[in-house]
Amino acid sequence: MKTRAAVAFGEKQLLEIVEVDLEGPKEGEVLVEIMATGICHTDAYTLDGFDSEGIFPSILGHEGAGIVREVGPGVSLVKPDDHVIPLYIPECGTCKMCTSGKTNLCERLRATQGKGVMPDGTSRFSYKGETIYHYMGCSTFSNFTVLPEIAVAKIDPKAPFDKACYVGCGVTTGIGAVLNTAKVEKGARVVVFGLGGIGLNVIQGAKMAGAKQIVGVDINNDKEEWGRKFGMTDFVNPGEVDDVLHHLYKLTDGGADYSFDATGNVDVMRQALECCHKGWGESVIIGVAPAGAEIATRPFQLVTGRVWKGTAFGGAKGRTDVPEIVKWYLDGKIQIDPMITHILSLDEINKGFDLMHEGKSIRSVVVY
Ligand code: NAD
Ligand code: AHE
Ligand code: ZN
Repeated sequence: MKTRAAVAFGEKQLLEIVEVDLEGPKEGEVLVEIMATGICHTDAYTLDGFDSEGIFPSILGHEGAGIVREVGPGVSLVKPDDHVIPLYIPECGTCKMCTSGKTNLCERLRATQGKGVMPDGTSRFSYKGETIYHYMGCSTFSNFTVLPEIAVAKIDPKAPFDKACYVGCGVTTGIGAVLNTAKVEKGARVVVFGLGGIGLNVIQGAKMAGAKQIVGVDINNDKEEWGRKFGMTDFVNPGEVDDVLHHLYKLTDGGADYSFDATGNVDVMRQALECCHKGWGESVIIGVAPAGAEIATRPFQLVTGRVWKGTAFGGAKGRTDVPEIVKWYLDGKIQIDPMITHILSLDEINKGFDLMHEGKSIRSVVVY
């Protein structure tokens, strides 16, 4: 079949809207009509050439929601007309990782997904006879896409696509980092670096967990108002204080119980670790750093009890947890609507990247 898609033909180039060819689903795969997709900073990171796994030409996008239109042989988990969210971390339920009870990092598709192809080693997308690669197993910047059935979560059809898509990455990552990875407890002091589409969901998660203090740190003063909407109690612009660590120790009575990096900047990751309280403070890396970048700190920071960890997709198991988070939204337990600042058509998708880089959006969503 033919489908409209925004194709990344090369690093740092504008996405081009073209009609690409899409092969139908093979064994264990499903064809999904994407109804809406968010634009996450990770899409921009890959487009800008910072991703060691970035492949071109490819169809980016990993934060979508849509409808199953066709299923391949042997598919039993979903059926046509089911509403689904594509999962960049699948949940097969049977691999070593899934059965460990210790991680959400299902390994079933990881090797092929990282190479931009489906489990049989080929791509379903092409343009003028040339291969176009998949991205994070999702490629939601295409109106239709093909995914393995273990890489879709069936959701309540009452959820509007232009909000549900955000659960496919930002909402789940931010809230999950707090509830699943850090396991923030009531009364904790939390510091969040980077108040974008992910960091605001960390704030929302910290509020749900009952944190007594939630400090937001951002270089963009416009983010103060945003943070406060979701429960932030204090705001710090690191460019406006002499010594950000000293400032944070004073503000938090000796350091954070939990801190989160949602910037992807390795210097900020160090600050996030070092603003933690001696003896017990835990810092969670969410941000994705450029290929080749490394983190550093004095080992003494860890010797004296601080803990450094990271999280992918907020530690959430997609097929199990994503439908629950959509339910939280429908039940009014979490907010999504205010964070969707811009609705765009596919033709306007490049504007979504500009808005993000200019710090003017929280989430832009493309509606097909
Ligand atoms: P975003 O662009 O919406 O937000 C980033 C925020 O960080 C902005 O508000 C910006 O002003 C702020 N910032 C930038 N530099 C800063 C600095 N030096 N100090 C303080 N604040 C600073 O991006 P997003 O979509 O929220 O994504 C945030 C990060 O999380 C990205 O690195 C993205 O790739 C990553 N991410 C990781 C996962 C995961 O599973 N681990 C999932 C989604 C996104
Ligand atoms: N491909 C990069 C790393 C990119 C990365 O860390 N991706 C996160 C999701 S970001 C979503 O916005 C992730 O889940 N990673 C785990 C995984 O298995 O992909 C690189 O460094 O090669
Ligand atoms: Zn993302």
